[in-house]
Amino acid sequence: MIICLGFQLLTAQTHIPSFNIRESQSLNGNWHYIIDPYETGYRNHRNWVPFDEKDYGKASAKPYYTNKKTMNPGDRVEYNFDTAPTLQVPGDWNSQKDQLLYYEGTLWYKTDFNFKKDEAQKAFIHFGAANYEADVYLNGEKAGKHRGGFDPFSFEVTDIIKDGSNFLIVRVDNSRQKENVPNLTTDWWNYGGITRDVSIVKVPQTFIADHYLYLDPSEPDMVKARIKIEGKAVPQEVTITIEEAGVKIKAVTDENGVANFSFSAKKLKRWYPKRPKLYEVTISISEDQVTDHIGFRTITTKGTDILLNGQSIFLRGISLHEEVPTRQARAYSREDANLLLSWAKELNCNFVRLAHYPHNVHMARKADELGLLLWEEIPVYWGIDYENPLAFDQAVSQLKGLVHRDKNRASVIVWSVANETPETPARFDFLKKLKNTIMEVDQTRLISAALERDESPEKRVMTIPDPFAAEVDLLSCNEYLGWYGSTPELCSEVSWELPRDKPFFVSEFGGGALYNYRGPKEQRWTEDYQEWLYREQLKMLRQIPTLRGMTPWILCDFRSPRRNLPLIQDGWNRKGLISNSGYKKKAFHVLKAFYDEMEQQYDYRIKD
Ligand code: GCB
Repeated sequence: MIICLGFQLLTAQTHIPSFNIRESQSLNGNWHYIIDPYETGYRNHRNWVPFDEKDYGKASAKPYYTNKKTMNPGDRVEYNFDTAPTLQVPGDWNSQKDQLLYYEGTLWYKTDFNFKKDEAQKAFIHFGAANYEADVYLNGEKAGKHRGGFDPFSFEVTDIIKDGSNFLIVRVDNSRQKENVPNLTTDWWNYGGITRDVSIVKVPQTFIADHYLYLDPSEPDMVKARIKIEGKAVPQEVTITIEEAGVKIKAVTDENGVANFSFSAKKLKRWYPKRPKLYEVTISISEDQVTDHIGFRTITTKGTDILLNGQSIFLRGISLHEEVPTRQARAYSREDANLLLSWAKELNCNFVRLAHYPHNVHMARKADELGLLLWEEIPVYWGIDYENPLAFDQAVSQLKGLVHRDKNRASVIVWSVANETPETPARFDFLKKLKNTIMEVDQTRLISAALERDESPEKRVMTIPDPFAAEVDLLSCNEYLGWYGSTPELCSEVSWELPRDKPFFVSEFGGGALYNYRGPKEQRWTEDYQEWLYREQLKMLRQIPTLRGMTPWILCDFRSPRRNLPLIQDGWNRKGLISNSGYKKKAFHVLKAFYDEMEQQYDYRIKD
């Protein structure tokens, strides 16, 4: 079992990727809630006692808010979950109730459910994510605590779950903290709540806890696989079956429950964006079986080229937030993933940057099916407290959660460890350790970080002087020429000096426009200005010989409390190519035309 001993995680927490593909009992629905800005639910003290972190997360720390009912008319109980209003889970709380739009703090949730207990099985409670800190109590007992707003977590509840009726109480706190990742400032909405699916998963006493199948880039004709089983019955035999390709192969685990496989990939068709072939892969042991749908491809770099299955590609990308503009809410469902990724397809993208944190599990699965390549990242964003080990623990825990969850997705080709992080020695060490964490689990993808560019004002030469540039496979930077500190003419006056041994990638550029606001191109916030900016940017970028892709900022307008210009922004970052009502702006078509051209220029052959 991979036990994450992250920041003050006093209860064992597991990353079990197969929880997303197992049959499970969904706990989604309408849950009662109590808003609790003063933390009354934790400590019903008159004298506020600041949280003592030592017992705060302990299994023994019992909340005041539990499931108390008023039994007699004379009883005094000053809360009642059962008569409290409800919120939809999954879902952020901000978009569901007007009074919660800007709320940052603690909120308690409660739901009741029935469960059929099977003594021969273990039970886990699984959360797709909750932002940011979650304390989970099942039937009044602490199941566990998790910090991190976008990564999955699970707790074993075999001993506390009951046959028949159960009640589940979850405290969620989305207040921003200096040591958190991200910390105090972000350019996105701090949506709070249980934002992703919640379920109970039953597994046999000995079960398949992890599986990882991939093509080894140094031996691309071989599939490598690593399967991990948990429980007492180890060592034991594990079978991998890919019926469609006539693969049935067995191996025995070591005493830690790990089985390694290596078999020929000759009979497997490769996964390409143009032909996103997925195979049904079944893994079985005597008591357990899981089935996943997996694509096989390699991604490497050679000099300035990015090679997909050995052929050079150009990443025709777009950045996106996990937000459905039309619902003005966090995205969480398969339908939401389909909507966002279909817009990217309309733009003729083959690549999407899932900014700035791990998105929900449906995104990578849908991208696997649609043939979109992905950049995934963690919220090491702007001013993280790099010298604080607690911040590092939280970053690493989120990174592991993401990599464990999505390592079987063919669509994911880039892991990014940071976005626009000002350079210091402490930050370099922090990022380097994150890179090493990935390498321990996965050495088959490109590592990157959205770095910052620098400019020599006299010569107008753009460079990326960041020492972390030497550590990445894909040299990426955000640049806002034409928007921050300049107007778009500048693009034709600058040149770029870049290393000649790495593919160069522009992870952000863009400018704001209010949909349907028209005027002369020099007028800020008009669609005409944004269109002009895109034309000038593309003219500049196409001159850079090492450029192998881009993800302009951003597919859709998104909510941000930093963006307060009345009548234009009104709480929205307007850099979207699609408005918050789902309408395409003029620049959308400029980018699409460029991508149509790039598609021709970097066409590849499907070689099975
Ligand atoms: C950036 C950030 C992104 C912001 C964007 C902007 O560099 O990475 O999160 O939203 O700029 O709009 O300024």
